[in-house]
Amino acid sequence: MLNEGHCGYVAIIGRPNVGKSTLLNHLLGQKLCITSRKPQTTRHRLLGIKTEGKNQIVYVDTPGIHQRQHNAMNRYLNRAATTSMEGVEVILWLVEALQWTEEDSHVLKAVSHSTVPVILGINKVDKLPNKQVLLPYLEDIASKYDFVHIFPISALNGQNLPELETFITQCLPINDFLFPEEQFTDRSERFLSAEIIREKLFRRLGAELPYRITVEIEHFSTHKKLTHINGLIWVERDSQKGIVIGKEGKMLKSIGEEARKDMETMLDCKVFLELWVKVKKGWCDNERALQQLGYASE
Ligand SMILES: Nc1nc2c(ncn2[C@@H]2O[C@H](COP(=O)(O)OP(=O)(O)OP(=O)(O)O)[C@@H](O)[C@H]2O)c(=O)[nH]1
Ligand SMILES: [Mg+2]
Repeated sequence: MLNEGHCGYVAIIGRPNVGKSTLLNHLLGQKLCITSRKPQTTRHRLLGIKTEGKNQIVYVDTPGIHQRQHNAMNRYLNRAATTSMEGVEVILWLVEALQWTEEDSHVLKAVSHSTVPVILGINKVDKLPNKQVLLPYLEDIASKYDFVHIFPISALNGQNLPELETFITQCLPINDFLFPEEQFTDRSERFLSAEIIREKLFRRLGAELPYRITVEIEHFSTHKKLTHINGLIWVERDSQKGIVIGKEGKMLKSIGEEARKDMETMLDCKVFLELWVKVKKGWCDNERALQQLGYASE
């Protein structure tokens, strides 16, 4: 029987740190994407699939589009973000209320190449003292592009998200489901486990170090309701290894504990997690090392 619901892809794009991943988690009603206060937290294109009744929205979370091009990782991130706009039915572009940066202008350029409808989400409105302060900003930003709609939203407290989602649904074509009803992402539990470890590293470690780190899952197996996970944390230099491990191993231990708890929630079973820190010199600026570590062009 033909499905008469709306189905399709929606790319969530924007500069780093505007709240793309937080928004996707809120829309899905569960934590799929990792988030942090630091820009460039998301490194991979990732699908979050929401099926409700006859409708299926396939959201695409993307790395923030930015201007730093100085190493292979930065170039990979921009490539992953901009190619995510291809083949989607709608683009949801996020900016932060009252903010307009050079990177937002850079996103505007990337969006201008697209032919699909663009919805603008003005995020973090919960930080505003009142709605009036947004009016001149709204007027200015509306003149920058022919948006199909503009929604002031809060990815954090959910303000205006039902209205946004209803509008997105109506923008999608009538189509059969693209994914099985019960599927909610295209990524494996193994991949998501590596992301959870990376999130804890991003949240716990200072300034630049998280950008020099990547995580690889060396072993992942489940036996009698217990999942064994071995994670490798790759850093660029020996001195960084010491910081990740911390005094008497305390930093690594607490990162492991936090990650394990999230993994147990995600997998709904007990997890035995072991973490090792290893050095791979200059991996961030080495195309081959990046590919080996899972940063392959999709
Ligand atoms: N006050 C407020 N903070 C928010 C909102 N949405 C996201 N944030 C915060 O903004 C920071 C960045 O959020 P992310 O979801 O990681 O941003 P992102 O756009 O995915 O960032 P990248 O993955 O680095 O491109 C986090 O500290 C979030 O808690 C919001 O609506 N209100
Ligand atoms: Mg993100």
